[in-house]
Parts: sequence; structure tokens; C-alpha cells
Amino acid sequence: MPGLFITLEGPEGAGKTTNRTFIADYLQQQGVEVVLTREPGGTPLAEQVRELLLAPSNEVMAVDTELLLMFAARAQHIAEKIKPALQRGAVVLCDRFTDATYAYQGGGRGLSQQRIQILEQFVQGDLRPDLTLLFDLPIEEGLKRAAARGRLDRFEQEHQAFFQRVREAYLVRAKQEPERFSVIDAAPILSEVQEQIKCLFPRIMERLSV
Ligand code: T5A
Repeated sequence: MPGLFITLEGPEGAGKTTNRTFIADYLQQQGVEVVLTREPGGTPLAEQVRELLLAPSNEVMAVDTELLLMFAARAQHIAEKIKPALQRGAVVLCDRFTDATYAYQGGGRGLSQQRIQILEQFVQGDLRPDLTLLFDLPIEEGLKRAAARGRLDRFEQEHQAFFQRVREAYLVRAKQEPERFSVIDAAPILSEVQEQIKCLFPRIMERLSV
């Protein structure tokens, strides 16, 4: 497909949403069509599934239910928004995608990679991100930032060890696919984080002109 699929990943409060806007501003100044989106969510139906997934509840959600809902939302998101945008030649900037499933449902919840891979292939076919920015930072710092915004969602109520496993799973994936991943140190002040991101702009523009 002629467009470019860029995903932003990382633990809670890492700065993905903040920096997605920063990247979009730069690309739009270059005359590039940018589609901003997120997971779970991104379409009206998938946003409804997001509500189910994030709402704190007294009923414990089975891990397989959580996994299937993530991929159900993703199937809708890909069909309705991501693929049409990529076919038009747009840059899709997506806040979380399937690496989050490997990190949270795999690393965090302990589901096997093979189970996730089966659904990834079923739902996505050949679709994979072209570039993934992993915003990495100590768990305590990210949770502090997320907590400062108010009420915690179902995931944010997890214990520290869960997030530690999530962080580690992300870092393992980044090591396995160094061509696709760029790891950003998300701990410093925002301007320093954005200096690191700026270094990626030539690479993104180059990919767009190929
Ligand atoms: N999930 C998702 C799964 O389990 N499996 C999956 O397959 C998928 C797709 C989604 C949840 O769903 C789970 C993971 C998640 O728990 P979400 O709201 O999309 O939830 O994800 P969150 O990580 O919770 O989103 P956040 O908004 O909390 O984190 P962001 O987007 O990384 O951070 P951001 O940009 O909103 O920043 C948080 C705060 O920190 C400040 C910002 O101003 C903001 O107030 N900040 C900084 N402060 C100081 N220094 C910096 N460098 C800062 N950068 C940002």
C-alpha cells in the first residue's frame, strides 16, 4: 500500500498521545495527509469495544475475552479506517497496535505468543506497522503521569509487577525487530523527548518518497 503505517507504543503515561500530535504537526507542515487514530478504538464500533475493555468492573474479565475483544476492535479499525487511509497514501499514526497485545496480554497476562500470532495473522493478514516508536520509561514515572490525570481505567489499576512485565515484553520485541522499532527514552522532559523524535523525521520522509 502506498501510505505509511506508524505506531506509537509504550507503557502507561509514556507520552504516546502527546507526541503523536507533535509528529502529525511536522508531517502536515510537509503537506502529508495524516490520519490520527488509536487502539483499542478508532471507529465508532471499536470505541464501544474500548469502553468495555477499559471500564473498571466487579466482574473479572477472562483473559481470552480481553484478547478477543482487542482483536475484534482491531478488525473493525483496520477495515474501516487503517487500510483505506494507507490505500490513499496517507500516514496513519496509531496510538498502540498489536505490539500492545503482545506486551499486555502476552507479557502482562501471560498468554502465549503463539495464540496471539494466530489472531494477528487471522485479523491482519500481511498488515504490519512500517515503523514503531517505543516510548520507554520507568514504570513508576509513567504511572505517576497517568494518575495525575484522574480516575484510573481497568488496566491502570493493575499492580506494578504487571507493568514491569509489559515494559520488558515491549523491550524484547524491540530487540527482535530493530529495523522496525525506534526506542525513545521517554523519561526526560518533553522537549528532550521531542529532540529524539526529530531525528526520525528524515527517515519517515525518505520512506514516503520511495
Ligand atoms: N491495551 C491496548 C491492551 O492491553 N492491549 C492492546 O492490544 C491494546 C491496543 C489503552 C489500554 O489498553 C491496553 C493498554 C492500555 O492500558 P490508553 O488510554 O490508550 O489505554 O493507553 P495509556 O497508555 O493509558 O494512555 P495514556 O494517555 O495514559 O498514555 P500516553 O498516551 O502514553 O501519555 P500522554 O501523552 O497522554 O501523557 C500522559 C501525561 O504525561 C504528560 C502529558 O502531558 C500527560 O499529562 N507527559 C509528560 N510529562 C512530563 N514529561 C514528559 N516527557 C511527558 N510526556 C507526557
